[in-house]
Amino acid sequence: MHKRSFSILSAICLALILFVVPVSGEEWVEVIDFEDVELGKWPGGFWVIMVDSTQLVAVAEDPADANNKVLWLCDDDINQSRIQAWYYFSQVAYDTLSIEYRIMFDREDPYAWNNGNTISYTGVEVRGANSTVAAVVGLEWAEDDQVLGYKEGSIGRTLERIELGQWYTVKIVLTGISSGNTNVEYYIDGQLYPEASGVFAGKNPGYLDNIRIVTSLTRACEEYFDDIVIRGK
Ligand SMILES: [Ca+2]
Ligand SMILES: [Ca+2]
Repeated sequence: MHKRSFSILSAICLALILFVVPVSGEEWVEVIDFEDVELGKWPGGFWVIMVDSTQLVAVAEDPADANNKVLWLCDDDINQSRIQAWYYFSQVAYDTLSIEYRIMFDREDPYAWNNGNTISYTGVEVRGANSTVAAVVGLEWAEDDQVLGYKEGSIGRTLERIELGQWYTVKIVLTGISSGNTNVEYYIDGQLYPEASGVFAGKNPGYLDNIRIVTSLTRACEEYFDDIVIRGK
């Protein structure tokens, strides 16, 4: 398996290179389905991927469909190391942003010592200016079950109990990004979770320009991603 390692510094350099002054404009759409990537390789374009020797990222066969390619993340480290796969949009989202993706968790080890710590989740962060975190959806919020949750301030809260080995479609919708009054909505398989609506994970970002697929620092896990659809304006 082909592996490469990026330093945090190189990631920061890319972020600086990609920095643009946000301007409100027409809606744009990006679809990432990994079908044009060779099996065993990393996706190209605006991806920055960071792994260590205990972790692996590659485009792989969908365990549920041999004719479909997906992004596979496998993290065997339970001692403060996580996979980070950052994707930078071709444009920034200045007013509205919708991030939709399919995700399947294949393995998640028992809780580590810092269960409840906000950096222990496996999932997706939406980020913007100065790396401000605008929304987080991840696994590992529950007492004793597999649960998809969202982040409210520094606390993880439950959206839905899920099964390992099953695909779920997650959608995160942010509106009013530039207004200083950003609203967030979370959907799983098309269902809106009203109790989570409006909850904003961080400070107001001003604009949003990347998503970060991450694994837990303190747990081993495996997850698959596909059909990432980004709509911004
Ligand atoms: Ca695919
Ligand atoms: Ca880990």
